[in-house]
Amino acid sequence: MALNLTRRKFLQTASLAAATAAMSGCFANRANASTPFVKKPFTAPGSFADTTTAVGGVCEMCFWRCQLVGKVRDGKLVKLEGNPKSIDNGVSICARGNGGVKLLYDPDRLKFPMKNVGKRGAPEWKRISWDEALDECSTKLKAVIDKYGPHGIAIFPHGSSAKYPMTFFEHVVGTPNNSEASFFQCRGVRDMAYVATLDTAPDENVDMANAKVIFLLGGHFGENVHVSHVKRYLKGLENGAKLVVVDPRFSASAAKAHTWVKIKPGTDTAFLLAIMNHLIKTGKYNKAYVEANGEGFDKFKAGISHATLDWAAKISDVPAKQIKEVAEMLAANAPNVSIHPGRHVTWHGNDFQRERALACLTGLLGAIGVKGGFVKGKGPKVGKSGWPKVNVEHAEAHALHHMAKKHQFSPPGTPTDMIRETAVTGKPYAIKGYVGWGQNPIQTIPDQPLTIKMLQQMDFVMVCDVMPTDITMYADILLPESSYLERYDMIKTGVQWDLSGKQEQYIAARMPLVSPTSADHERKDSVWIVNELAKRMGYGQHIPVQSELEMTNKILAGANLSVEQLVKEDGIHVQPGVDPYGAVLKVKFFSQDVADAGFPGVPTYIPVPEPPKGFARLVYGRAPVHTFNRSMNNVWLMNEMPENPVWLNDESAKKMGLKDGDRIELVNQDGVKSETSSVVKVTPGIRKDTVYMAHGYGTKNPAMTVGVGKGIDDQSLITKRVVDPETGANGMRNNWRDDTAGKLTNSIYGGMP
Ligand SMILES: Nc1nc2c(c(=O)[nH]1)N[C@H]1C(S)=C(S)[C@@H](COP(=O)(O)OP(=O)(O)OC[C@H]3O[C@@H](n4cnc5c(=O)[nH]c(N)nc54)[C@H](O)[C@@H]3O)O[C@H]1N2
Ligand SMILES: Nc1nc2c(c(=O)[nH]1)N[C@H]1C(S)=C(S)[C@@H](COP(=O)(O)OP(=O)(O)OC[C@H]3O[C@@H](n4cnc5c(=O)[nH]c(N)nc54)[C@H](O)[C@@H]3O)O[C@H]1N2
Ligand code: SF4
Ligand SMILES: [Mo]
Repeated sequence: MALNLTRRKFLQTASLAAATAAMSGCFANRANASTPFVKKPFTAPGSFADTTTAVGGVCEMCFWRCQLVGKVRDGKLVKLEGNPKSIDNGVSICARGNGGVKLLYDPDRLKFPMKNVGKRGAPEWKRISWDEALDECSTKLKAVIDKYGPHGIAIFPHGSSAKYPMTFFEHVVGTPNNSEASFFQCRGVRDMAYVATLDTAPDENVDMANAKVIFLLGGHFGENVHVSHVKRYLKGLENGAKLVVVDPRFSASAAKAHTWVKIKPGTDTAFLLAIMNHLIKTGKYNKAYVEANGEGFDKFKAGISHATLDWAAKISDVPAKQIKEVAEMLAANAPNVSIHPGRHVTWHGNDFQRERALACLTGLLGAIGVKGGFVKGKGPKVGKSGWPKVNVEHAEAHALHHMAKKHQFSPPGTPTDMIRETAVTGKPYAIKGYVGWGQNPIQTIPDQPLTIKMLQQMDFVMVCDVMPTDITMYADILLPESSYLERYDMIKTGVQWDLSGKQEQYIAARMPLVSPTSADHERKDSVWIVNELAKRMGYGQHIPVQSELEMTNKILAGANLSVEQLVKEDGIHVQPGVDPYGAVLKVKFFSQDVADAGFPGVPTYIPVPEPPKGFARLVYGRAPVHTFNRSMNNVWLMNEMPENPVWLNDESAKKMGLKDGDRIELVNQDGVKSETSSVVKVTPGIRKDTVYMAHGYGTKNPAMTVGVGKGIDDQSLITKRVVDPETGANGMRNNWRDDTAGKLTNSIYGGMP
């Protein structure tokens, strides 16, 4: 059956599988497990003469996990840098990586376990001891499990320290209700669509450094910053790659592009189908690759034959001539072309089909296993550690999407929307316990009122975080975690052949750069917290490791390494890699599995609703110096970009009487008004039917004293929900900014031309 087959394959291939599997067992603890490793004195001349370099840092200001060293003076971290030993990011880190120092010492950081003696959403905090906090969490969660079953719990995890609690609740407690932001609001659709087409999830594995053409659909590198990824992209450009950027906005990438395709949002699949149809009709595709490896090609060819250049031009508002030019540029340089699979891909609710189209285009050009193409390097072998699978049958039996036979291509976990709907309706079962760990669903998931309704109907809400972001306002018990600079957790492995030309693999482990203990707080790491909870809940016998250090060592042991050894190697073990080229993948141009599940088996353009007259579509993207909402209290980063300007087309602005820098508020199609304001950025670099802003701003929690009220929260305006039918993921670009609302406080709106 499509569902099981696809999900099993996904688990075999997706990077998450490696990440969750990578954790159990026992290893001798060091006397003081959290002592940072100070390797050698810092030798540069000048004011840092008394500074030492601590090795073994791995960044978590975003999820790319660049390798760091820390400059430490008198036990205090004064500066972060890329680890010179790194073959990934090297000595480079981004602004956010640098800003980690300010997260570490942020006076607003969570310090002690807290109990909410006020209301959810309007908390009053009382400091309590860890014993009290853990007793209350275990009693309340146990009560939910006893009354409603393990599936009465929902978990909302994200980030590396959330893997341990996540697998505890999934494998041991036995809940299927896991809403991972990184899947349902980020890249899950991409991974599932590629598995359905090429039998493997892509990560971002395109060989951009060696490409003749780099093709980005909605990716905006430079604003989206993942250091080694950006390096690969820039290396490709340095090497002379042509760049095609498809984006309704003149993004940082569009600014470097040879061809900027100013597409109408939501219509990308039509554009892709026309490119492929043109290549087939003119015989400019890789016939040898397709004949040898294509499946269902004739059905595909017939199924997209309607997609002429003119057809797509009308839909996507891209001139037929430009679509043809892009198609021919790709064909002329094939197979050495990087068709980038994207990363944040939950856009309009027609996303699985678009991602299938991207994978098919890759196959049609034969851009697989060759220089510049879709190339998956083979990473190093490491050990495993993790919670045993005690109650997974229960979880499987209560998986909502299985029960409803819906969203058969949903990524691991349960679609967020199904969890919320189930919680608020109680159907098919009650969900009454919420566990949040490193995710801020208030600003991550559309329809904030529904998320809040879900939280309000819970019997118990537990949140573990480092900062008082908006989700923490809804906690009954709030637990403070030590930061990524003060703890061990997980390892980071990788591979490169393209940055240095040498084929290599690496293994790095996150180690503390500074001590986690201090007189002014009682923060703990996730292994300690979850183990203490597990013991109290009666699952103590399943505990796989006693400490994060033990977990790390267990995983490293699979590579004949240890933390001690890694320290000797300056925090990163580098070993020879293998030739990444030569892989041949079958390409399901027509997918029987997708068709059997009741969805179009040939990639299909599904139109999305048009904005009502006078409205413009609201789209969003990355702030180059911020990570979502999590960095909104960081003084260095806020200083760089204190709010998120709203991009507005210059001609529209003129007609509306708005000037660059005017302060505005926004109203959406449901009459929802932004609670805060921002400035308008007047530019010809955006379509008239589109407005844009960086995501993550508009924090409401007054405990975030730096970030509160700064900029506009895009998510608060995303009230119209759209669900991608194949995967259950939320499309988030189906909302509109109202430009006919007349006069608002501090702002002037005119009719949209
Ligand atoms: N600085 C920084 N970098 C980050 C992150 C961060 O928080 N900060 N987060 C990381 C994470 S988790 C992710 S998933 C990635 C995400 O990074 P990307 O995958 O690049 O995704 P977005 O930032 O959502 O992309 C937004 C771009 O898509 C364009 N766009 C909007 N609608 C459409 C459309 O219909 N069609 C097309 N073709 N384009 C459209 C927007 O104008 C914008 O330029 O970034 C990563 N890198
Ligand atoms: N409107 C809109 N919505 C989006 C997106 C968008 O562009 N626009 N992007 C989507 C994408 S691609 C993604 S990946 C998701 C991201 O969604 P989230 O993961 O929810 O985003 P963050 O803002 O990073 O929130 C993470 C939470 O983790 C906390 N945290 C940080 N470090 C730690 C730690 O070490 N331990 C613990 N316990 N907590 C920690 C932060 O303080 C914050 O409360 O959002 C998605 N939602
Ligand atoms: S890209 Fe920047 S924030 Fe992300 S891990 Fe690397 S240095 Fe840290
Ligand atoms: Mo993401």
